Amino acid sequence: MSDIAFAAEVSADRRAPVAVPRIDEVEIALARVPLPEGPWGDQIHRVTDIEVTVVDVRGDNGLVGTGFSHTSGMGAATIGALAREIAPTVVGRPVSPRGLWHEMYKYVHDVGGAGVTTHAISAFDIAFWDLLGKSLGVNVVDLIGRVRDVVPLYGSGINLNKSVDEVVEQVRRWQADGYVAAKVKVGKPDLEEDVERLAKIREAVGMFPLAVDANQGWDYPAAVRAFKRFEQFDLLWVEEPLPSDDIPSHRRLAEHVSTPIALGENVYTAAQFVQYFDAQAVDFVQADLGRVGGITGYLDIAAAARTRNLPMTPHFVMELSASILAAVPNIASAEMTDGGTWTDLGIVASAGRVEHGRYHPPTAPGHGLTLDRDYLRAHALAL
Ligand code: SMN
Ligand code: MG
Repeated sequence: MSDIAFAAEVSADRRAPVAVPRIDEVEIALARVPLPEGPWGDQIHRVTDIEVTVVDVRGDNGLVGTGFSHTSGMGAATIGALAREIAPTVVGRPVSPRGLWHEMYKYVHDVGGAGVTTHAISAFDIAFWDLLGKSLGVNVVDLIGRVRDVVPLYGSGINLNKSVDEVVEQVRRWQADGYVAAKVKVGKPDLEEDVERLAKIREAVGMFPLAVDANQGWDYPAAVRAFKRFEQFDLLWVEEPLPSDDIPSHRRLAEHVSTPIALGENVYTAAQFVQYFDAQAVDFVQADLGRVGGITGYLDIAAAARTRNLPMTPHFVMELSASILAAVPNIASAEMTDGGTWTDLGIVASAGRVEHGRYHPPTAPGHGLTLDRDYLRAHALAL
């Protein structure tokens, strides 16, 4: 045996075996959390509460990983019921997020390839990565492979119900605070009112990068018309111009307009995203970690987007989404939902920090977020 081979054998022998725990127990809890600044308004929703499905996974090493999914105002009871069916299939298994992801996906697929099923998988998957990271003493970003330490944020307002003066003030504040871009809602019954609002914002903040969000509210002719009228504002993107299931109409729209299209908060699987990529119908990829099957699902979508040179611009849950972007090469920025970060909502008790429009992810083992259990218990929903 050569000296090198001998040395390798000795050091391998001395290394403590890496302890990947087995899953001993799963706990599921639901909460319905009110929006602290009152209802949110966009073109198709009036949201008063965020519902959260929390999954805690206890390993046989005594450590606990926590994951979650979320919906706007309804659906947690359904997601929680499915989570209850998934739980016994993972108990006793080693915590290997990728392997378990595919098993869970196969297990639930008969009741839906996407939607409620991927929401439920998200809560487990995020918990598995958290438990694995805690067990190895490594932050999830380093476990996946760190690309950067700090992540740019854009300011986002769910503000169609706000006055134009309030919206102008909000965008000014984000610009002053160092955010890299702003997003506001559009979709007033009279398109010219949207045009007036955007003109006032442009007047106030100059060429600060500005995106708009239509929340699937237009039909095809209305979308074409809006894109044409908005061309003068040189927008960063127009988000969800059409219902998210209609890929052919997004393709047709993309062929006729010049402003980039963003979408993904209502698209749930890598397969669906790839259909959008193949149709050349999306420019900014807004997958949501709490809806696409957690960190594993998100990384698959990010890898597919990278092959098309498309940037990831995640939806909502800034505290986790912006962290995970630290492990994704192809990014634009993460969303800071003004008044609606999970810290603002009272769901998250500790996370990374926002400084000058940048997110500094937490460095603790696991994903590094802790939830405010007392607050969630005070707003518990029955399962
Ligand atoms: C949005 C929708 C639902 C929950 C949070 C935020 C919104 C966005 O469409 O893009 O921020
Ligand atoms: Mg949106």
